[in-house]
Amino acid sequence: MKKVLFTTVYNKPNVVTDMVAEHVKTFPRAGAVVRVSPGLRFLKQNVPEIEIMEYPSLEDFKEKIKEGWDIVGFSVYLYQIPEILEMIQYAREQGVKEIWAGNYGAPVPAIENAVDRVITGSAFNEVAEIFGYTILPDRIEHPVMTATVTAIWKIRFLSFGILYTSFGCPYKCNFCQTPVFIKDRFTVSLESIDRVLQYYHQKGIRYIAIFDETFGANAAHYDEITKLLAKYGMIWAAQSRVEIFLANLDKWYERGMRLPGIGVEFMDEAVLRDVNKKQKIANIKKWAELSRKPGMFRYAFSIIGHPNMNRQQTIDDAYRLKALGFEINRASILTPFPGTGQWKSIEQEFGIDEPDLHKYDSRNLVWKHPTIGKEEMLELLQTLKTTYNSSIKLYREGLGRLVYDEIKRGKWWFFRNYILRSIISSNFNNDTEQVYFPNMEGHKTPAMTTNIITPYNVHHL
Ligand code: B12
Ligand code: SF4
Repeated sequence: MKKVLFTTVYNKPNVVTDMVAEHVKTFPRAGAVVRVSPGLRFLKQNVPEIEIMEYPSLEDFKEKIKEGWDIVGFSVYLYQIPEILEMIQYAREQGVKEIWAGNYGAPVPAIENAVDRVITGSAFNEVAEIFGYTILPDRIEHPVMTATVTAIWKIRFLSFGILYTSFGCPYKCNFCQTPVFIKDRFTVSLESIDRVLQYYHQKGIRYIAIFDETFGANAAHYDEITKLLAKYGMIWAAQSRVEIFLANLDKWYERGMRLPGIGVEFMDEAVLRDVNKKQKIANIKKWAELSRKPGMFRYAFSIIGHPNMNRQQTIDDAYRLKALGFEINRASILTPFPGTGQWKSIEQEFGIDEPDLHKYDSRNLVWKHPTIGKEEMLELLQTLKTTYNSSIKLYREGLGRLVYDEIKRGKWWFFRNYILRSIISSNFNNDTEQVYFPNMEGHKTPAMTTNIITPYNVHHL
């Protein structure tokens, strides 16, 4: 059997992001670092023959390579490419015969020229075929993935389970890589989602962060998932489009949704039309009003730096969003990503001029904005982050909404089940430990006997 190792980039400051501290720049800071690689955990759960490393130290990676591998694969994001190239060079020097690259940062010339094979999309079957089988399209299994929120002095506060239930998105916003990269949309097996939720529940986990890009895009699938979340008494976070949230607000609230996030992007309809985000400002306002319910901690994502907006228009836009009163706002700088419509139009009209790939992380201006300079944009982002959010507000609103509101409603058991239990169990939870389930029956089929499963034709959204 072939020896296959897949890895993320090696770990160094700023490689793994703190989901909470990223947006709050003042003291005292809370944090939630995601140390798992959802992509590699999914591949390993479904193709157990491979070995994976998640954000290893450079030394550990080098030691591992020396064990001798037939194929070494890298999970690449754009802003990690310089480090990935360093790792590829080392693997070549150690005589690795075949090098692969996958994930959103892989299909670019810098990587294509350095490796033997670039895989786009979900990659399950390309990887399974190494071992002579394919995975049945409706049998993609969910792995275990957790992360932990720490509060002041890094005290462990709660661990949450990560859930990712459907690949791809039916919309086509022109700045977004998702519809370009994942062409074949499909859902994760419900049975395996039930299994992982049961596992989280047994571990004392009562909070779930759903990483789906557009939660609820397939009504039937999501109805089942929200029922499962309610069955295990989970409090959950999900991000979606405003009209999907509006259509499901009451039902999902009853089923435990407490941290909904929407991509507002811009508070200007002309700009929204320009980026093909078909969304009405009136709906965002309606959502801001209707979703203000006990226990709800809502977040909104926005983008600064659209070419049609100058400094003052950007600030005005930010204040229009702030006025809606979401509990946390997250702003990023408009960054063209390869393969998207926006990449082409910005390259042609203005020029993408940043040679340092580390900066393609939505925190830097990598192209020539017509009226705002690179330094000025950075300063604007920092100012807006502190305008939007403060640690005190985060603690006050976070604890107030998630804890006090429930206790006020007479749910004293909430304190026992969702606070005490969470603090205790998070201190026994190791996010970096890899846990996998045995594959379910009917999970795979020999490669020769089926059609290769692209495009997925079962569970098509
Ligand atoms: C959840 C998420 C996060 C989470 C968790 C990230 C993490 N550490 O895992 C949080 C909120 C922390 C986050 C933060 C950021 N994110 Co983010 N995030 C996502 C999101 C929405 C889903 C990723 C995910 O979990 N997918 C589920 C897994 C199962 O799928 P997958 O990762 O694609 O892996 C599959 C395939 O790609 C493939 N594959 C993966 N690796 C490999 C390797 C090999 C060898 C092979 C063959 C195949 C393969 O197989 C996997 C199974 O099918 C994506 C958008 C998207 N559509 O993917 C953006 C995305 C990954 N994020 C992005 C960015 C820019 C960021 C930030 C820099 C933004 C910021 N300014 O804060 C930070 C930094 C991230 C970091 N350093 O950790 C970009 C990356 C762009 C790029 N081209 O590199 C994306 C693609 C969104 C976008 N286009 O803007 N993010
Ligand atoms: S921004 Fe959201 S809704 Fe638009 S294409 Fe991307 S994932 Fe889909």
